[in-house]
Amino acid sequence: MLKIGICCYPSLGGSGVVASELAKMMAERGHQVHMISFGMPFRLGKFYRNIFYHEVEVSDYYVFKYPPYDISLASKIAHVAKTQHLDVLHVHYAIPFAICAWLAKQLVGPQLKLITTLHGTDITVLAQDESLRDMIKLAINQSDAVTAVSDDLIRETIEQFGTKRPIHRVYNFIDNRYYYPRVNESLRREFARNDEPILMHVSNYRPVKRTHDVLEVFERIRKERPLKLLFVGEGPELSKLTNAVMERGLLEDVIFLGKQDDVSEIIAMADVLLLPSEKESFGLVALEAMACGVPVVGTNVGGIPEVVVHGKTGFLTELGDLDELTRYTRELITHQNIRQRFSELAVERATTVFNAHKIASEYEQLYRQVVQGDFQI
Ligand code: GMT
Repeated sequence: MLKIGICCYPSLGGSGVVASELAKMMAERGHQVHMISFGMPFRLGKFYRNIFYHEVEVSDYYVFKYPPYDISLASKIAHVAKTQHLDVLHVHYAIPFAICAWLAKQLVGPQLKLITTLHGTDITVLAQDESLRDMIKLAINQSDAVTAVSDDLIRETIEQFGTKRPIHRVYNFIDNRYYYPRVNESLRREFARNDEPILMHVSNYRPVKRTHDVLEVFERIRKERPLKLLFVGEGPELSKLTNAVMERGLLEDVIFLGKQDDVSEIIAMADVLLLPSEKESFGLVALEAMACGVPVVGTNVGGIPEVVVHGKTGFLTELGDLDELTRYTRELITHQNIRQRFSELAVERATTVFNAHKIASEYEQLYRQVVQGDFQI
């Protein structure tokens, strides 16, 4: 049995989801998992045996213009590591977790092993920032092991930092006990008639998601046939998007569901999931859709082509090619036989290549190698 510390953002996107689902998988295997965060990760909102939660509290002493969150986090990690005798600390996202974990390790000692998982924008966006770049490099070099969620992210990391240290690709995973094909007919009827296919987009509505492309594709096809579009999630671009929907007179057919804790049943209602991102190191939502039997139409960028196989589990286009995005989406909602074939292949790929048990075993093996010291840095 291992004692594993996990640090992640509690509410932000896929890295927190992956970290929380991994915590559950490890706890089910009998390991003791200690989550260290400033809030309860949203996928861990109830009691799970073998999972413990340690909240980071930040001092608000009056001299601070900016409360020193990173110092408090490092100090909490060190405290949990010492009192719980952690074997390994697994941090998700380089900033600030890997740096704070390294700082904590200075207090605890070298017996605390540190694994950093790079998720995407910690490299593709934050490493462009001169004030963070060297810190990210330090975090990568000082970790006992580094993993990244796609081959493309490994390539980007090497390109950015010229690092020679091995970075291991461990794909994100999906638990098919929760994500599987099913349509709740009465739920579906609340959003669409039988003759109306449902297009869906789920994201954190950052500019990189290009949510206006989703709307454009929808509007083009909506001119030809009845259709519904469901937007799930929330984020900074959402109000602009809502205004655009209103201005174009599409409010009747575009539904905003907002932030949802459990998207498995919602995604399963969709006929096509749209992911026209500009950057995407993996695209966890594409995997969630595939596991539910929903083909994905997206862009051929970053790690998306490692998840979605063009012409088999979805279609991929060049960034911003709205004609192709529309054509492929139309094809999937028009030809039921093609959609059905894609749906079956999507489920098969999700449940084999990205199988939760398989990927959890990869992490478990890495933890043991790092703890036993037989891991090549
Ligand atoms: O910065 C973000 O977009 C959020 C970030 C996260 O923390 O979830 O997303 C990244 O990590 C996910 C989980 O590994 C990946 O599925 C997303 O593709 C990745 N986002 C980007 O690369 C834009």
